[in-house]
Amino acid sequence: MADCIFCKIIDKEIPSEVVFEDDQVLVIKDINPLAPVHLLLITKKHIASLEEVLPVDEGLMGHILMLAQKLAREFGVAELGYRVVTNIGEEGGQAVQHLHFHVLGGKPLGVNIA
Ligand code: DGP
Repeated sequence: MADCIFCKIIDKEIPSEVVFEDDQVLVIKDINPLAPVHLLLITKKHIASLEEVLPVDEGLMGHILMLAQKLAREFGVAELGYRVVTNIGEEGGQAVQHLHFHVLGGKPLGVNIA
């Protein structure tokens, strides 16, 4: 999508720190990390948010969550715990309108979600 920053990152028009890539997902380090480990798992398919996910995307959603688990283990945060988050829409705090999942860990994250 023309004006989407994450599409530009996927197309390598904007540089980023890539930690994993396959045909469905690009994983980068967040530019403003909120925890020692803060990864963004971005679908290569432009989907605006979880609200726009369709039944045809079911396999992709499973793939991305299994990848979150794998990367949390590889980045050493699985044992003590971590968080997987996707923000949806204005009140959900979504800044970039391209589906992505945050993987956060490496410090106590607290219990407040709002
Ligand atoms: P949100 O849409 O609120 O779930 O969060 C978007 C996240 O994307 C935010 O944590 C900052 C990150 N971000 C925004 N622009 C860039 C960028 O150009 N590069 C990287 N690595 N991260 C970005």
